[in-house]
Amino acid sequence: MFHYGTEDDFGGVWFNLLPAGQKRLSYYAVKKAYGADTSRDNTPPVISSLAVEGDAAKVEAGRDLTLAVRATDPDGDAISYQVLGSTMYLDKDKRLIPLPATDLGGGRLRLTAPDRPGVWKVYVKATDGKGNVGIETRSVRVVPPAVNGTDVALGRPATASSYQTGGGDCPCTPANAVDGKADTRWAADWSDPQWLQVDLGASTSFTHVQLVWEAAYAKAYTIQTSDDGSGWRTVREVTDGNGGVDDFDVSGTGRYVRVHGTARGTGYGYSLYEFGVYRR
Ligand SMILES: [Ca+2]
Ligand SMILES: [Ca+2]
Repeated sequence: MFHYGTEDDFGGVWFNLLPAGQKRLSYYAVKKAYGADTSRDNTPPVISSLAVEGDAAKVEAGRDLTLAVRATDPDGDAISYQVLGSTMYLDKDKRLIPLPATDLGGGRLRLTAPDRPGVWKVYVKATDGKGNVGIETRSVRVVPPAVNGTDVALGRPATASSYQTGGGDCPCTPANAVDGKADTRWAADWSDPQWLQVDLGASTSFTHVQLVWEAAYAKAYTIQTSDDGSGWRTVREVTDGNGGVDDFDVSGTGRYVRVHGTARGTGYGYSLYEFGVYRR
């Protein structure tokens, strides 16, 4: 038995009897083991099952996610739920991030899936208004939302203003952004501006763009097309990017299409797992 304190994070939920100061079943078990009478204590809700509706291995980023939870309170207290998420398996960040959820009744909780692809740990807390909490967790794999149509950039020749040639998982070449693989990425030098362009081979109309950012995302960028690779037309401008998956309908035609980053979201360079250009 471990007890570190009242930390309410990845490790705290694993170990603590009192995460965020709320008492868990283990708190009462320890109290009893040390000889106290717990028979009249009000105790925490017990979560007997927690399931992700649909496929937990294919949760689409930014779309609806519904959890089905079964919980009962031994004292008959009304239960309220809170959902949190951790990116510990993505980036070792131990914090728990609130994922606002709507209680649909019948133990169903609806929330917006995280916008960032990768494995998330999802926490459901059931509280009874008496200082007690029951916690259950599930891991989900968040994936970019499926796009209708054909990715005309897939496997096409890609070039960029720069790319990281080594270190960590690099070389991070421009081709990595159009190889259809979720775990290979393009990464640029740590400066503004930077761009990545794809040669579609011939003038091509497209209706949708999907960018899957690594942690080093673009805050401001444009999507542009060109017929000759030198004169560019902007088909979309983004000034408030927050990383994760950027998905939008556009109307563009050109042989070349590029993402032109003007303001980075972090101190690192721009980094894209995938740059999809779709035609319906
Ligand atoms: Ca209770
Ligand atoms: Ca890739």
